[in-house]
Amino acid sequence: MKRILTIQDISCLGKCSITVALPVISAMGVETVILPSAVLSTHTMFEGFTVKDLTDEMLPIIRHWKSQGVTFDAIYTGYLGTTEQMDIVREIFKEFGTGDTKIFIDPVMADNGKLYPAFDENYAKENAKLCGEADIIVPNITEAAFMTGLPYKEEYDEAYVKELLAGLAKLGSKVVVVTGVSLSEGKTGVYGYNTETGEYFTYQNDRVDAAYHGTGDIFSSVSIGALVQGIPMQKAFAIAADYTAETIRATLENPAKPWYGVDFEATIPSLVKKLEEARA
Ligand code: PXL
Repeated sequence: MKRILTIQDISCLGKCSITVALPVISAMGVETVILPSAVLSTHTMFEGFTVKDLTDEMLPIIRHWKSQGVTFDAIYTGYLGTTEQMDIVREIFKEFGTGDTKIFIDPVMADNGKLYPAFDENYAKENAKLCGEADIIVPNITEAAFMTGLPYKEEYDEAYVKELLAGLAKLGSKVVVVTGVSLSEGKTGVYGYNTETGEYFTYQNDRVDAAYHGTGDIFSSVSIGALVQGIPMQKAFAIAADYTAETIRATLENPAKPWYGVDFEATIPSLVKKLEEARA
């Protein structure tokens, strides 16, 4: 069985970061080891959330694992709290990132043209540096704009997306993928560039007109969960995009109208089926 280490916060209530990555990657048949960077009562879109920073615990935890001879097939980082944690993550890449370990970074920090409440421009700069250590990075358009210094645009064309990809490629990651890219009315998806082969790839599906928290974490969890099992890159991202869209659709049909996260639990059987088909 493949084994992924994921490093991000635990938002106890909120269906994002580790409370998404752990169930989703596990359901994909991959062992999921967690390194929590902080414990929050909820994600940061709730008012009055509490935070307990776990920076001091991170190195002792990984040193213990090292002493036990653990290895990882992939390391996936999401929301981190501070630039100090990025230094620790770099150390973890050094300790556990053997040649075969895929390093997958989702530089979670911004959306819709704005940084999340906890972050500033310096955080974005440091995130860009960290992304240079990855095999694969998956920023959304806002994060890509912050990390490349290019302007954020709500309305754009393919040339703009390629400019973002060129800027991201300069950071140093082997594969760069921008998420939430809409190239025609009613569609949305991903646009990627493989710096080693010089190839672009894109996948678009029907846009669901709703924005929910944690959907980026679902997309990333499924992408790395599929990639680590040897599913080819384009297929892995297509499964992740389809599952995310399907999950948003299912959430919109829920009469309880959940606002803080999507009903990914309801669509896990469909994810498992997609994987079985991809493996066949
Ligand atoms: O889904 C990304 C995310 C993860 N963790 C925390 C967040 C967010 C987005 O706002 O607040 C704590």
